[in-house]
Amino acid sequence: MQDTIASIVNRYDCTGKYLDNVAISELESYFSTAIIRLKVIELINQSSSKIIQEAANRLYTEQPELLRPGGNSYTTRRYSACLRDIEYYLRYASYALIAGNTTILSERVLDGLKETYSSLNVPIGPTVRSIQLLEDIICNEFIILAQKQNISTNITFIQQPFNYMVKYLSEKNI
Ligand SMILES: CCC1=C(C)/C(=C/C2=NC(=C\c3[nH]c(/C=C4\NC(=O)[C@H](C)[C@H]4CC)c(C)c3CCC(=O)O)/C(CCC(=O)O)=C2C)NC1=O
Repeated sequence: MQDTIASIVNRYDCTGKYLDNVAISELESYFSTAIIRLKVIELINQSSSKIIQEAANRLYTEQPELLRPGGNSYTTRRYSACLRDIEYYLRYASYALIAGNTTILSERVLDGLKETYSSLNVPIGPTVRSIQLLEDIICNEFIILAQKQNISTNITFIQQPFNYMVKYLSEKNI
């Protein structure tokens, strides 16, 4: 996996250059969000099961046919597999969040996933929706926390790993 620092250093090492103003401003922007990143992963760690259950509840409220005979979450085994997948998305998103880099998502979550899903008839649309719901729930919880603590409510960096997974899974060509 990569993180913000490693990816910048690798880029400069390739051309044998010292870290210049461009690198410094990229590093500054990473460090300036470091404490907030920690707060988000703390929030995720404290309420992970609640967040996952909430995302699943909202998904099944929006798309109840998933739970009916013929639906991909029908039977306890498939329902549990779906919740476990949502847990994977949340956990890996939290790793990418602290790293400030999305390579871990390609390497450990997304590569080959569409092929697996299509061979098992797991629908991509509702999967994408579950990732967006995770994102909404976490962003809302974070904004509440940030307002209480009087810190910045800028959520762009929280959205990044979720948007990355959504974009990857939404692309048409496998
Ligand atoms: C860490 C990276 C990683 C990921 C992402 C992963 C996903 C993953 N999800 C799977 C299955 C599955 N995934 C789902 C998921 C869903 N069904 C729905 O209706 C919803 C739309 C959705 C939940 C949001 C289901 C139901 C299965 C079981 C399908 C089956 O066996 O029929 C499988 C097939 C093997 C298994 O059942 O364990 C894999 C590999 N495995 C990994 O190691």
